[in-house]
Amino acid sequence: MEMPPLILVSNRGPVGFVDDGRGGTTMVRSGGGLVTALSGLVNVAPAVWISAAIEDGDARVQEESDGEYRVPGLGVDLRGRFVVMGHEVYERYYNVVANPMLWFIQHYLWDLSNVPDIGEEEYAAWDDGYIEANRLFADAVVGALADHPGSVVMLHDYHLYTAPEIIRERRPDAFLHFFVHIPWPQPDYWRVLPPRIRERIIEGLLANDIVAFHTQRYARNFLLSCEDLLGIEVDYSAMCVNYRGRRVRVRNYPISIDADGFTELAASDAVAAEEATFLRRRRRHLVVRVDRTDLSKNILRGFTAFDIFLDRHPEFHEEITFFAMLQPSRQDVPEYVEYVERITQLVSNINTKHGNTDWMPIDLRFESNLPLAVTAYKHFDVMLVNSIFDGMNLVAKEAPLVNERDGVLILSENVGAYEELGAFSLGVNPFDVDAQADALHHALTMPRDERQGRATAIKDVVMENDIAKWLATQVADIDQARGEAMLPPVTPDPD
Ligand code: GDG
Repeated sequence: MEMPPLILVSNRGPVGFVDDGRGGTTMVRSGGGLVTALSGLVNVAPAVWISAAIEDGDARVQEESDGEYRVPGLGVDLRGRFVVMGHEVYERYYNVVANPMLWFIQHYLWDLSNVPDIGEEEYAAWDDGYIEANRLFADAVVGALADHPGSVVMLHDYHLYTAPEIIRERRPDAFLHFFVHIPWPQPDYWRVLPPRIRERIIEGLLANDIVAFHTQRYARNFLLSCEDLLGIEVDYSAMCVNYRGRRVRVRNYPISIDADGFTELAASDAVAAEEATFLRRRRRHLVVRVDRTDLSKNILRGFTAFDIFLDRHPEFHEEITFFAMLQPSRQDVPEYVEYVERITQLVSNINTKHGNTDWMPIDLRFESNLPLAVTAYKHFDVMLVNSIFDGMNLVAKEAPLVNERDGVLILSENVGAYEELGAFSLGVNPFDVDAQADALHHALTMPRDERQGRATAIKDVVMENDIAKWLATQVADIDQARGEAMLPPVTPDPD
């Protein structure tokens, strides 16, 4: 199958440009899973990647380009377009609506008796921030479609829900594919938002040809939301909605990792450089977690469970370390700053309560260091992934893939990865700290052959359902849907 040219759209693009202090700019590659995940596509098809101007040199690069800048060293023929918006628009779109409002709703994070208040400021952030930013993204897509006819548009994530509707109005013929990387909650939780906002979000998504999620559960929740919140008929067996004369397919494609690439990373010099020190400090048992300091990751309850485990099992004292590597995230949002403080305080209390001058039960690191994270993936006995809700959680796939000790995965039933890996992990309810404490003990005392069986099964699933499959199934579905769209409408049989 020949790949059509692509127009990729996401808030953060593959590269940014920072002022070099000498009147020029330096290109920096963006970190993050999205770029890695989509690199498989840009390596086989020409693509234009539309993203917001975020770094201080981005707007200038856009201004000085002929509409698109080249991205050397990435993809077969990758170009970029920055969407330039005023500071106030970006603030409202990104820091008021997308994060936290939509992120909190989609991870069920609001403490609803207290927050949020939807008032003048939030309406302004919606109308003059989110909608405006999405209009600017839509303009850029329409411009790119004019320059690259026949392209397939692939939009990513909760920053861009309303753009497809604007694109559709101006280009009814466009093929629009939208991937939501985070959970889609049940319809009632969307009622936190007033009707005109939540309806616009769902209508925006229904302007696509394919709306894609990680799991069946999110796809089903989306159909339920269409039914409950917009009152439109949906087809659960075909997983589609007929909306305004078009067929909208609702699909699930579990995102994954580049299994071979990640295995190579685990064997790299950069990882080996971390490994020697890491292994020297190792006690007999090692529990690991690696997360952004996001409220959805449930970091506090993980430590509380470890505290309970240490209370119940003094035989593990001095024999075990909980290595927690947390990457500071969104430290411009007050709730996230407070979260880091609460984590630090809780860890200090637990270390004081159980530890001694020779043994610190929890080794807490606030740092971003992928080689060190991968080192921990290789050597854990127990990997704790206990998110409150999590779209997929790639750590749950990466860590078992490269683990060398037949370590056990403890996995929250509310992460996307649970649909694929739940059967081979120890499933936990993320709020049940008691069960998490028991799961730690169960994992640490599991017979070797059982651990081996589970670990091998997880590796097999991750290798089978890797990122290439994630991309290939979407491309095949796009191909099929485009083919169907080109067929003449079926005329009813006169009999
Ligand atoms: C969102 C959704 C969904 C770890 N330490 C470092 C580092 N990592 C890597 C991990 C992993 C990635 O960061 C984190 O990915 P997750 O999927 O676990 O979580 P989110 O960041 O919340 O991602 C999530 C994902 O999007 C994809 O759709 O799975 O549910 O929330 O690959 O190994 N990376 C760097 N330094 C580190 O120290 N650079």
